[in-house]
Amino acid sequence: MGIVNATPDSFSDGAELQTLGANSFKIDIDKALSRAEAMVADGATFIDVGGESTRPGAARVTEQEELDRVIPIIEAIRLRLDVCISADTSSPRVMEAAINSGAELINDVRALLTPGAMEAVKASKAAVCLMHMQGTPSSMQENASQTSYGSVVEEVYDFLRERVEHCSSQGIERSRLLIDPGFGFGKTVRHNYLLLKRLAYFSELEIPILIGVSRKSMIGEVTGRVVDQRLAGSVAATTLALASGAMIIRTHDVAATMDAIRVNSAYSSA
Ligand code: 9MG
Repeated sequence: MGIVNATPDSFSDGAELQTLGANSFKIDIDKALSRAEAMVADGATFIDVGGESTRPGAARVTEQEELDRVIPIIEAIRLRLDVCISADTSSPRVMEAAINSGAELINDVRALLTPGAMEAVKASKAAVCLMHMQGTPSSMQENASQTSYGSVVEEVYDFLRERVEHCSSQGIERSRLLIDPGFGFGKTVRHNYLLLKRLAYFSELEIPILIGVSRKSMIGEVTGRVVDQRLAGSVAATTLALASGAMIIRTHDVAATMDAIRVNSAYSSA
């Protein structure tokens, strides 16, 4: 899953798709489309388009801003590329508009907990990724060192199991669900590595696992590398996740991630 961030402030690739607007962030649709095209050429089967930064400390944007950033990109990708489009959003209005514009997956870091989100997905045929997060993006890493979990693995697992059960009781079939432990979302580096080490445990839910470790601080903290030098560390973590059953890898670096997927496939089928 290649990432196209239509935000001025994402931690890794923010502002790269910006064009000159009068005092405000304006997205360059051609740049976004070229980015998506290159990722598909490198092997991506999903493109995740997001208009709200979820990096630690990020402020929320209005629904209208999110719509203005995301929908033109989804429409352009739908017209030009044969790829599954994922909309990275927690807003019911953006979910509906994204689905109407061709998104087949909703990637919700708030696991459909926003009022109206469950109904928006239920009324469609779209799949949804339910992610675990403790706190909110604006505050989640402020107190991460004091963030307490009895057992991070059990708590994240119980949360995801409850969300899966709730969605299926509300009429969103299990076959439409993905789960994600939410690396970096209200977790210390140690929590993240405990989750990575025990990722196979989440397979017990019998729902495909999506993960996102690309260029995150859990890679930077142990390698001492700045954001744009975290490729090798991200691929190493990806390889461990694949070996533990991860099915979809959300990444900024599709070509290198595809190599890890191919090596893991050859290893698994040897
Ligand atoms: C939007 N976003 C940022 N990081 C993410 C992650 O790890 N998983 C998912 N599903 N979405 C993410």
